[in-house]
Amino acid sequence: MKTETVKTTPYDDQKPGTSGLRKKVTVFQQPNYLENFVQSIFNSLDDFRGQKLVIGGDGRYFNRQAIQIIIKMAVANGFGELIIGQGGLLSTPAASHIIRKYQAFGGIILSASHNPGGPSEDFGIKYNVSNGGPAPEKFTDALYENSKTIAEYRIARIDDIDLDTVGTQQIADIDIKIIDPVDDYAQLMTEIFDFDLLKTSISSGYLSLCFDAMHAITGPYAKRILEEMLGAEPGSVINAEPKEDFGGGHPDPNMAHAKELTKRMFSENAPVFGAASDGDGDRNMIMGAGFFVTPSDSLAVIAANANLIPAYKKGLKGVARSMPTSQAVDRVAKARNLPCYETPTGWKYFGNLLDAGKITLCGEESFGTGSDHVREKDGLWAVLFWLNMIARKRQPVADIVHQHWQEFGRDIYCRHDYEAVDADKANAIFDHLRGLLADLPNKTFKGYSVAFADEFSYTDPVDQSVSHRQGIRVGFSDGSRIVFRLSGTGTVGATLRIYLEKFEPDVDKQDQDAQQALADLIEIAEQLCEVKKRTGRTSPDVIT
Ligand code: VG1
Ligand code: CO
Repeated sequence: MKTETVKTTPYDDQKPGTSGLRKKVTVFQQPNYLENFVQSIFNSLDDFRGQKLVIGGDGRYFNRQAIQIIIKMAVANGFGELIIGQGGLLSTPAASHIIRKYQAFGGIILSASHNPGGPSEDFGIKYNVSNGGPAPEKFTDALYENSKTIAEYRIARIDDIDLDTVGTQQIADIDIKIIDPVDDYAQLMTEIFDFDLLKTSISSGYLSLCFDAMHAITGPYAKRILEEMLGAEPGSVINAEPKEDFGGGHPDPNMAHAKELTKRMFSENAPVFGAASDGDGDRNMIMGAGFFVTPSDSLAVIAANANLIPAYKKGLKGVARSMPTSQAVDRVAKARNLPCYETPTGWKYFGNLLDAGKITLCGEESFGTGSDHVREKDGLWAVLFWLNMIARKRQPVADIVHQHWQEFGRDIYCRHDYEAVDADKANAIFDHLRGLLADLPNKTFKGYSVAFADEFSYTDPVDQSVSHRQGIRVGFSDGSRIVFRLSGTGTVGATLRIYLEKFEPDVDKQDQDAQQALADLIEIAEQLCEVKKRTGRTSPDVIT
């Protein structure tokens, strides 16, 4: 085998964001762009000679080409074994599981998650460490530093690998294993949930369902698990065939983008349960007949009912949520006497808490929920959790959530996104907000009195590492909150996210429309950040 050291020059824009490096495909197609980033990953790792590396992606445009390059570079850099999903496919949670199960040194996951795919759309790459989770900030910082000075990369001059045949190929003394992408993950799910109960609930006709794979990675996973293993009617999984451009849509599981599912769930013949996942299979949207469950509520309901699921019936160690996620899960934690942590946005911040056994469940408002079974959020896991819960409770989704609100109160919640905002204007908005913070406490807006206002910093309770500038929070004396953050996954300009929440303990007032209930807070948010005034926008691009 011939390996070559190729001279290169650095790019200055390879700083990973909330979840790896995400750019337009055309950016990744620049000469040596991908190679530089991959070599920077390898240069930032401690000795991995002879170790295993997992490789897989969500199947979007450029996935196959990128994997061939990564294989050749991993071989030249000295890995001992490569484990690759057939067809170059692995969902993010499956990749996390495979890293853990086969004790790999780490994994490279190719995905831009919920961002659209195709020749003029987005691509992404991230590195996960040996616990199966996204690399921590200190690693991505080192990687970025490396990418700014990189002068050469190593690559093997070998033929392309056959990615489509399951089995082991050998290059020199390196094993290249092509594995079925679904097998290990499906097996793990059987160890967590009550598959027998699910099968009877489905075959008896009680549990009807519709799962929208949005032409993304979860198609094959959902077909196998929901239809083949659990016996859901053929066709229960819609848009099941993964496509390089996700059929032209945004593979983002919310009511704005999962239109077909949403229509079905609000139709007369709606099934009992509906769900969707995203491009790489780590997000989930949960619906019932005529009902949408906010991700923040889903996390709280899951935490409150974990005892119904075989893997969690012994109890939870604790729970965690990202800072902008509503405080619904905090109420469950308080009532059940569980530790509850508030982390910055992004799954990497849950890793230490999970590894240290401080938490069992965690989640984010952005349709992400997960547990200590892997170190990524996990879309199908959340779907199975809800199905198992419904099968045990024998109640419609809407009733389960209403009952939860009766017991704990409702945290009325929504998020407004302003996309592709001019970056300078977005930064000016944050400078302006920072300037307001000191004077906000005790001021009153529309009857809401500010209790605190700050820029969120997080100190990891396990390794004491500190992450600054993780979003601006304005908290009011009645527990309501407004949070402002800039997205770290967008690829065009800046995306401003405004998160709004209000607590409603009164059962008679809980069934309100979120936009109406939050109308005053929405106005206060504009008064504070002036996004409409400064950009001329009249409304958010996406409301979730
Ligand atoms: C978004 C979400 C965040 C999530 C991240 C990765 O990040 O808000 O909660 O962890 O995407 O999810 P940002 O920085 O754009 O707000 V995924 O499914 O895109 O890997
Ligand atoms: Co995702």
